[in-house]
Amino acid sequence: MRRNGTSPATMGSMSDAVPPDRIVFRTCPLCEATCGLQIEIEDGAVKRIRGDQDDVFSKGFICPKGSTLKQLYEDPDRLRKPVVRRGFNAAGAPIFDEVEWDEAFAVVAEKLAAVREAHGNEAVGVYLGNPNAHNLGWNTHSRIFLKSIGSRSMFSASTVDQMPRHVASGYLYGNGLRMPVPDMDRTDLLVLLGTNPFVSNGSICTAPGYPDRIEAVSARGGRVIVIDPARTRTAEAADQHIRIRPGTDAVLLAALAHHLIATDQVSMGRVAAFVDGFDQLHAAVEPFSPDAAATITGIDANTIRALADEIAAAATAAVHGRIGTTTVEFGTLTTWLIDVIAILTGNLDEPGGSMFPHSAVERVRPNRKGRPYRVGRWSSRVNGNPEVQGELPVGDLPDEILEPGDGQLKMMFTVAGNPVLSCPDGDRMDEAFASLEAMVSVDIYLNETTRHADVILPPGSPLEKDHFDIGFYNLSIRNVANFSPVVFETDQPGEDDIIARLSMIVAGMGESDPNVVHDQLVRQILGNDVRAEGSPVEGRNEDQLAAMITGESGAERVLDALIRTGPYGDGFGANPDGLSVEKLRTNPHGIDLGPLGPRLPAALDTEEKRIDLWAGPFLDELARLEARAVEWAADDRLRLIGRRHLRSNNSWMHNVNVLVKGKPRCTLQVNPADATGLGLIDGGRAAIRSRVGELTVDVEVTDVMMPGVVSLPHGWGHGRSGARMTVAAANAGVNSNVLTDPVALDPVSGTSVLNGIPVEVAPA
Ligand SMILES: Nc1nc2c(c(=O)[nH]1)N[C@H]1C(S)=C(S)[C@@H](COP(=O)(O)OP(=O)(O)OC[C@H]3O[C@@H](n4cnc5c(=O)[nH]c(N)nc54)[C@H](O)[C@@H]3O)O[C@H]1N2
Ligand SMILES: Nc1nc2c(c(=O)[nH]1)N[C@H]1C(S)=C(S)[C@@H](COP(=O)(O)OP(=O)(O)OC[C@H]3O[C@@H](n4cnc5c(=O)[nH]c(N)nc54)[C@H](O)[C@@H]3O)O[C@H]1N2
Ligand code: SF4
Ligand SMILES: [Mo]
Repeated sequence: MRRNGTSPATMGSMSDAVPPDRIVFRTCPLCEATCGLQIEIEDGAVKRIRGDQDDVFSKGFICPKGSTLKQLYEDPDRLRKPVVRRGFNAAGAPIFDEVEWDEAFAVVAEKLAAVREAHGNEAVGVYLGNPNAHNLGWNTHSRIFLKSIGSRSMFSASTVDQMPRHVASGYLYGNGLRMPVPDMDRTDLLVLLGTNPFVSNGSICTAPGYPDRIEAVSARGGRVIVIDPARTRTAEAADQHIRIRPGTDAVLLAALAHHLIATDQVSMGRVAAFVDGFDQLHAAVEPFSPDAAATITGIDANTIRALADEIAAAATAAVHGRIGTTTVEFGTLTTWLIDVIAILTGNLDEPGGSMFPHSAVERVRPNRKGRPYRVGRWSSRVNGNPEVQGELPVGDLPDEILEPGDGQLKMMFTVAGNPVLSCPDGDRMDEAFASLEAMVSVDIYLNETTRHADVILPPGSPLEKDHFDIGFYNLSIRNVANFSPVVFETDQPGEDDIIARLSMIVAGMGESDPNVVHDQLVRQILGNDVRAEGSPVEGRNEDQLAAMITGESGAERVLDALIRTGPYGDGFGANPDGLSVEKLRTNPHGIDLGPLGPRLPAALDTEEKRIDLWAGPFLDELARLEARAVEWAADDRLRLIGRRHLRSNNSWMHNVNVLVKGKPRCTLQVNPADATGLGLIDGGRAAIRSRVGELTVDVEVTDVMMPGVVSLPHGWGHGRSGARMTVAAANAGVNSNVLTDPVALDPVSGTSVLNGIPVEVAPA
């Protein structure tokens, strides 16, 4: 099994001869791939981390980040105790004191009370970052926290990421969390748009060893096609790479649909029985002929036709899009069109196509009518952007904090997020956080964002927390369950305890024992399930079930309740061979629950259990796209896109020396033809300017980049005063999001445009 850029820390050494004191297995929580790790412990320290060869899913695959759980655990900059800001030094940098947990929570309570008293409840907002999705305690406990805050000012990294996927799913399947994944292990044709899994290891597609799985498609006689402005590592490994102008994937996909219909290649198969709206779709894609699309996308019309023909002809085809298709102006339409192509070619909900996972924590309920999917139940105060999935666009956050008026945000909670680096208009975001009356962060570092907090509450590092990927087993190409117990004990609480205590403060409960909340959550799940028709524990005695719950942490107990009442659960004895956390503990390499199976129409939550292609804003969006495409064709400005690096993870792993050492990576990639035209040289400096910001960066001239397109990675721009990330500060880079325009968003989902930003570049 390949090691994806194996790092020195994972390679054998002479000390192999001495057996470690103990070997533990756990799932890596750093990205969506859920790789199994084998961790050797000696003298109370991590000796070595390797891929777990026996992991039922990852089978030994690991990337260089996986082994750095050791460095994260040992990082002296990682916060071990809460800190409270006491003031500022002469240079304006915040001064933090370490305090005990009770004191820290007391300061939170006091700050919250003061803000609520002066400005009311609606002055309190929340920003949730990406690592929450990977965190068991957050997943089990967030509901109670968010409910007790009761704020309409909810922001998260979703609106700089996958929100279009939720909204497209909401309209198509009646459930924003019902997302199809490419069944790549069985497909004959894998088409990837705007994703670079050789580097990211995949997204909305949990598939450890993604690179190997891609190569396996070709090896078994299938084909892989990558559509990306950049010749990425994934594009290089594919059978075909098609370059596309940033932001124009919706035009390409509409043209694919147009051609499939025009050439009578539509063959929906089983789903035809519950799909409506084909005629409306037909009319709406009529203007998008391959010839018309060629001018907009930069892709030859014959290539577009051949791509459609190939998808139609393939026995099975899986089309999948990620960041390059969601963080663009037509992100939701693009995502919707990806599923439409699957529907038109009979690949939705079929093996080898796009399928729906069935995770061990899903609720078991009888097949019933759903409810209409709704967005816009409220809007952002300043810019009037609609709520989606209970959230407002994070691009609106600076205005919501900085613009005076009724409902202005005066206090923020940030949990596992670094919006100063990861969200639009970075400098204004920074200014906004600095202006707050109060701020509380749950974070492991004092960084560019949390330096503005009054209190930082630091949970332990991944090795000090139990783990189960509640979120990602919902997005997984096989159904899998794998629980990881704590590796090292710590007196730092996990997210479950921290969120429980925060919830009690916010709810004014006058209680500080987190077990109160843990028990309440367990009781809620069991109570709902004993009362729910069709649940495996319907009609059972809640108290008896509660007494059977096991677990060393609050999160583990809640998880036990979810799993035992889930589709594979032991039903507290009803299905003795079924799953419980205890059973997962005795299977440290995980339990494989098999390949994905068809789930529709039963898993549809739409009103009539049908998929309505006319539902939602998509037909109107196609009309808007047609008009916008005319403007694009006449606009030859340079476009900025992003990129990721295998040894990086958004903004927060730059404090790990083994990952950041080597050649600086925060460079502006420019195609040689553009470099010549602009007078840029490799290794020189360039000034890059957008509507909202300007930066000076190192230039890397490379034909990896498409002409007319430049690329800069995000998550850099460290070294701000008051942050405590020594290694990151020494490898600061620049914050690409200073260039991101907060006004530019996909209006359907509120997702920021991070790719295809118009820029001007000149030698600096
Ligand atoms: N220009 C541009 N910008 C982008 C993107 C892009 O492609 N281009 N990508 C976007 C995407 S996809 C995302 S998801 C966002 C990410 O946006 P964010 O989630 O806001 O940013 P991260 O850099 O992931 O910051 C994670 C934070 O969590 C903390 N943390 C790490 N582990 C833990 C933990 O176990 N517990 C707690 N409590 N805290 C922890 C870190 O210290 C850090 O402060 O960035 C987005 N920004
Ligand atoms: N090593 C590493 N792994 C990560 C992360 C990380 O920061 N580093 N972040 C994690 C997170 S939070 C996420 S969400 C995932 C993201 O996972 P991916 O979506 O695979 O992430 P990227 O590598 O940013 O790939 C996006 C691709 O889209 C291309 N692109 C840009 N604009 C367009 C366009 O308009 N059309 C098309 N077709 N392509 C375009 C870019 O060139 C790039 O190759 O990765 C996760 N994994
Ligand atoms: S690919 Fe993702 S899950 Fe696997 S080791 Fe790397 S960071 Fe961890
Ligand atoms: Mo993300």
